[in-house]
Amino acid sequence: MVLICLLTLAATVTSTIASINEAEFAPEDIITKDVAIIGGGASGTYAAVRLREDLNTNIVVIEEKDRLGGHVNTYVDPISNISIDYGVEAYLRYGDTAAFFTRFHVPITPYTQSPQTSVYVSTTSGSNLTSYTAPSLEAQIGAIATWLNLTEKYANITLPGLWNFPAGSNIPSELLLPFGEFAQRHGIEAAAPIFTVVSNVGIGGIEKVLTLYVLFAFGIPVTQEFLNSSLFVPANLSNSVLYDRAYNLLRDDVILQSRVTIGERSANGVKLVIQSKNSTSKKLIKAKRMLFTPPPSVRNLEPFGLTGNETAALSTFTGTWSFAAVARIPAIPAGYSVYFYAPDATLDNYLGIRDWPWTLSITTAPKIPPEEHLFEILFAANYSLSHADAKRIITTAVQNLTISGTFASNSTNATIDFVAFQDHNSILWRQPASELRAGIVQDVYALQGQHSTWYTGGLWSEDYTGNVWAFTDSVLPRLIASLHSNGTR
Ligand SMILES: Cc1cc2nc3c(=O)[nH]c(=O)nc-3n(C[C@H](O)[C@H](O)[C@H](O)COP(=O)(O)OP(=O)(O)OC[C@H]3O[C@@H](n4cnc5c(N)ncnc54)[C@H](O)[C@@H]3O)c2cc1C
Ligand SMILES: *[C@@H]1O[C@H](CO)[C@@H](O)[C@H](O)[C@H]1NC(C)=O
Ligand SMILES: *[C@@H]1O[C@H](CO)[C@@H](O)[C@H](O)[C@H]1NC(C)=O
Ligand SMILES: *[C@@H]1O[C@H](CO)[C@@H](O)[C@H](O)[C@H]1NC(C)=O
Ligand SMILES: *[C@@H]1O[C@H](CO)[C@@H](O)[C@H](O)[C@H]1NC(C)=O
Ligand SMILES: *[C@@H]1O[C@H](CO)[C@@H](O)[C@H](O)[C@H]1NC(C)=O
Ligand SMILES: *[C@@H]1O[C@H](CO)[C@@H](O)[C@H](O)[C@H]1NC(C)=O
Ligand SMILES: *[C@@H]1O[C@H](CO)[C@@H](O)[C@H](O)[C@H]1NC(C)=O
Ligand SMILES: *[C@@H]1O[C@H](CO)[C@@H](O)[C@H](O)[C@H]1NC(C)=O
Ligand SMILES: *[C@@H]1O[C@H](CO)[C@@H](O)[C@H](O)[C@H]1NC(C)=O
Ligand SMILES: *[C@@H]1O[C@H](CO)[C@@H](O)[C@H](O)[C@H]1NC(C)=O
Ligand SMILES: *[C@@H]1O[C@H](CO)[C@@H](O)[C@H](O)[C@H]1NC(C)=O
Ligand SMILES: CC(=O)N[C@H]1CO[C@H](CO)[C@@H](O)[C@@H]1O
Repeated sequence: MVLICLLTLAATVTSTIASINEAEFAPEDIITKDVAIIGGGASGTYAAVRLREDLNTNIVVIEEKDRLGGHVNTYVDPISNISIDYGVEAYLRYGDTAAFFTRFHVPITPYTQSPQTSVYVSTTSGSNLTSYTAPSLEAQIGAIATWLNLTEKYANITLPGLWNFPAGSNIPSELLLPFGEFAQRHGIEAAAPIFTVVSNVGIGGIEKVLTLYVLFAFGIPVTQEFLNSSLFVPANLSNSVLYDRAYNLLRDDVILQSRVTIGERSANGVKLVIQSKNSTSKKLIKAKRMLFTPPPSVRNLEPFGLTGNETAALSTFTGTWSFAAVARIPAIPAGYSVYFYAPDATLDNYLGIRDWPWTLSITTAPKIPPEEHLFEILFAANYSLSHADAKRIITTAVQNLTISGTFASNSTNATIDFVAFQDHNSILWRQPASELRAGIVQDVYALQGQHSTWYTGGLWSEDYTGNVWAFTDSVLPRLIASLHSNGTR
């Protein structure tokens, strides 16, 4: 595809607000591109490779961290030299996911979980939840298979995103039921534990979450691939290797450790002032289009001067606070996975496991020598909290494990030493049914392309790498068509 008409657009970029003064930038600090991609995580990296390498479009990526990869987090244990992927763990084959690994010569192999003994303890005390027994594997698989039977028919309104999602009374009414009611009606309560472990859905109580939002979290592709075991991981390599290789390819067009401080957008293009951590001088990016990939919260978009309509649509999302960490915990023997469940969780109430404002799992890091006591931690809350707050709760939870003697003979050393800690705070669709019927999905999707701004990322599709890449592939042709359409959108 050759975008000859783009050249004619370059000179016509105008700004609506006059706060960026181009004359203040040295010529070498002005970068002119077709597309400025904000964020170099799963979707931003994928979009950059596709646009530059396959779609003949020049790009620049602005990423605030010192690496590409986003939620992919790899910790290399200095003692054993073994990598622990404590963020993204495994991949769906959905769409062309596997091909993207092949493209970067990253060999893949089927994902297998390391065998661990699961222990379910109470969020209030850290002691074994004696009234809870996990559903049998058969019960879980049966429930998930039924979930697939019930939801497969919604592929055309949810995949690869919500472009065709209906409004008003055309929204299937069962999707607007609270999941607790839906699950009881169809006898699939036993799916709740696996839904929460895999997708982290339902912090504060999964029963209250609309079935539609559980489908966004545990959708058709992940359900199918879970049932037929087609998930994969890079063979003998960490998950970061893919992004390291993508960075090597893209490096001349990637600006790391940088943020947009001022963004001016019009129908004809964007101007972005970039401030880098490692430089006092600012850069100016002039691009015909912007592709915004971080969570599109009003806060994240603040530098871009949102319009009233943009603010109205984007302020309807709900925050979620989640943290992934690696820690040394002498009190827990290797080989265990510890799940902190709400006291509501009982033998006949799988749906109650998340009736608590926070959730925590501590699982043995695979392949690491057992005497190292290294664990992967996932912690999430339904309220805003800092890294220090999160660490405090996790630390108290581990102390509670030792105080209550859950692992009797190993309970003397109650310390927890965090060796890696990342937040994955984001926003979620949690708008009530009335707002869905009133057309909030359409209002949000109508923002695509406005003011030269396109969006991709976890909020726009189901939040797995494969889904996010497939959704990105549905945005890019629209973005490119808009480049040809003389900036009229
Ligand atoms: C703990 C955890 C485990 C997961 N496990 C899996 C899994 O096993 N398999 C799977 O398929 N999916 C998994 N996911 C989901 C997967 O991580 C997401 O689907 C995917 O990362 C979404 O891609 P994204 O581009 O939207 O976001 P991200 O990958 O988070 O990328 C966003 C990027 O934008 C950058 N950024 C943010 N704000 C700015 C800014 N203002 N300026 C510049 N840059 C900015 C961030 O630093 C980041 O690099 C997991 C998620 C979490 C949190
Ligand atoms: C650690 O492992 C990597 C590959 O996984 C290897 O390249 C490197 O040499 C190893 N380092 C040490 C100190 O063993
Ligand atoms: C799913 O539906 C198919 C036919 O539509 C049926 O054969 C199968 O038994 C159903 N499975 C479950 C778990 O309900
Ligand atoms: C989705 O498919 C169903 C049939 O399974 C059909 O009734 C519905 O109109 C389709 N919706 C869209 C948006 O294509
Ligand atoms: C968080 O979860 C708790 C426990 O389920 C619940 O009482 C509370 O209302 C939730 N808060 C929010 C903001 O959803
Ligand atoms: C798993 O199921 C999906 C969807 O039906 C299919 O595309 C995929 O090929 C299957 N994979 C395997 C390994 O059977
Ligand atoms: C990964 O390593 C194992 C054992 O070290 C080896 O048998 C296997 O062939 C390797 N796989 C790939 C794809 O490199
Ligand atoms: C800052 O360093 C990163 C590498 O970490 C590099 O990509 C970026 O271009 C640098 N920025 C400036 C302004 O030098
Ligand atoms: C803002 O939203 C209103 C109501 O949905 C709509 O009528 C109007 O055209 C929108 N304005 C812009 C600039 O998109
Ligand atoms: C630890 O136990 C105490 C006493 O039972 C309880 O009040 C507290 O909420 C628990 N905290 C955590 C984080 O588990
Ligand atoms: C708690 O449960 C685990 C796993 O079933 C078991 O090994 C441990 O002995 C139990 N602890 C107590 C104090 O009962
Ligand atoms: C407890 O374990 C930590 C390692 O996580 C170690 O540094 C510390 O010395 C231990 N304390 C005791 C009293 O054994
Ligand atoms: C109850 C239990 O798991 N005890 C373990 C304590 O730690 C030692 C050494 O790591 C193990 O051998 C025990 O099995």
